[in-house]
Amino acid sequence: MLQQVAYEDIVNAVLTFDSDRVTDVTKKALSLGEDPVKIIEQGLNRALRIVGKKFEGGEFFLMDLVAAAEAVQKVMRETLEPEILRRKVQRKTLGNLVLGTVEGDIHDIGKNIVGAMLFAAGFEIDDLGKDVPSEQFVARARETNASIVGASALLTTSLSMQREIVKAMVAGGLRDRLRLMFGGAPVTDEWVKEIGGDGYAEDAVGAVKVAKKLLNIDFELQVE
Ligand code: B1M
Repeated sequence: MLQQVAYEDIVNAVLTFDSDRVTDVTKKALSLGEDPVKIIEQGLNRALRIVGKKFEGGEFFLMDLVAAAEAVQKVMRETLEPEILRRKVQRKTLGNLVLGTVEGDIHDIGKNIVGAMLFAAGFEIDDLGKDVPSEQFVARARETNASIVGASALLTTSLSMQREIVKAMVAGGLRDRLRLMFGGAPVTDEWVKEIGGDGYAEDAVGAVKVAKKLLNIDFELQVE
């Protein structure tokens, strides 16, 4: 019961763009023993989905999207990401992962959550940020000898840039040396298969599972 109240409080605080309250109720939920990942998924993400629907329906405007995003980013950066990393008991490096949001797209809240979760799980994350050209993914993957390249896309208009990343990896001669993982609200498993990617994850918890699975496949191939 307490947990439900906390989630509703977080959702309401985001929907009223009250950044201080978002932080206060998030801290309260943490002090009650809530899992930071659950707070993200059931509080913050849920709120942003509602914000998106209200924006689509004309009830919210762009400045509302911005205000909600800023409140969520602040509590992520200052409260939840440090807590996720603090809870990680032991550091073991599973592999280098280059991460970014595709060119033409500045949505990075989900990508940042995915990066924090992957880091906490043991991956070294090289976060290229947002609006990242395909060639930059290739160049950094080459420099860091990345095992996985992950790209996020939130717009139907930027989705095709994930295909461009696959093409750029092929053109750069890296396609067979690494795994390509894609995600973001409009992304589906079918889409990732169609463009020739290796893995799709619906959320940050799924991204950790998929990344680990992709590297196990690598490992098995090497020992064969
Ligand atoms: Co924008 N926006 N936005 N926006 N925005 C959406 C995406 C939209 C669906 C809203 C709507 O109309 N309902 C819509 C896209 C419509 C479409 O293309 N079909 C939209 C639009 C239209 C726009 C603009 C064009 C608006 C305008 O200017 N008129 C503009 C585009 C700018 C651009 O990119 N060039 C724009 C701008 C913005 C803000 C800057 C105001 C802000 C982003 C701030 C920021 O990210 N720093 C913003 C926001 C906040 C949203 C919504 C409301 C929320 C997005 C979000 O952060 N969700 C969004 C509505 C929605 O998504 N329902 C919307 C929470 C986040 C945790 O989820 O990113 O899905 P998500 O990440 C998840 C999973 O997808 C997955 O795990 C994450 C954690 O669970 N995942 C991965 C993500 N990446 C992954 C990578 C992986 C694996 C899993 O492997 C590598």
